[in-house]
Amino acid sequence: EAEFFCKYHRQEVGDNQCSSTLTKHIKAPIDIVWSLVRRFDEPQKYKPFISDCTLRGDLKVGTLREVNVKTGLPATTSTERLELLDDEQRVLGVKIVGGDHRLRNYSSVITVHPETIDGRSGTLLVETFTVDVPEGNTMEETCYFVQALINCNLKCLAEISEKIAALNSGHSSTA
Ligand code: A8S
Repeated sequence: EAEFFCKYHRQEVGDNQCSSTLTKHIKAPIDIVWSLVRRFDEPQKYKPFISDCTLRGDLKVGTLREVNVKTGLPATTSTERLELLDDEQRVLGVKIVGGDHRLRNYSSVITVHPETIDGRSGTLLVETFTVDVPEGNTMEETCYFVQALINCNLKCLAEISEKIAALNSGHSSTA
C-alpha cells in the first residue's frame, strides 16, 4: 500500500510549483466512486464548476478533452489530457495542457481505495496535484485556490456517490 502510494502520489515539484495531497472518505462502495471518477469524458457529472466537456477521441491515454467552466471563475476553458487510466489499480491521471485560465502545468492523480466506514463498504479517495505558481501570486494563494476547487469537487463526488449507494441498497433490501 505504501509502495502504491509512492508510485502514484509522489510528484516531482519544481522551484516555482506547489503540490499537495487531499483525501476524502466516501460512504459508498468503491465501484460506485470509481465509475464516476474514471469518466474522463464526463467531469461535469461531479465537478460543480464544469458546465460541459467534449472528448477529442476515445477514452484512452493521450486523448484530450475540452472543458467549459461555469461563469464566476477566473477561467472559461481548459484543455486536458488523459495521462493514466487503470481500471485494475483504479488510478486516473490528468494533465492540463492549455485553456483560458491561470493554472499552468497542472497535473493530478486520483486513486481510490476500499475501506470500511461504520461497518459498511466505503471508499478512501486520494488526490495529489502539482501546478506552477502564477506570476503575481504566492505559493500559499495558489495552493489554497486549487485545494478549494478540489474540495468542492470531492464534496460533490461524495454526495452523488452516497446518493447512488443509498438507492442501490434500497433496491436490494426490498428484493
Ligand atoms: C479539476 C481541478 C481543478 C480545475 C480547475 C483545479 C478549473 O477547471 C477551474 C478553475 C480554474 O481557474 C482553472 O480536477 C480550471 O478539475 C474550475 C479551468 C483548470
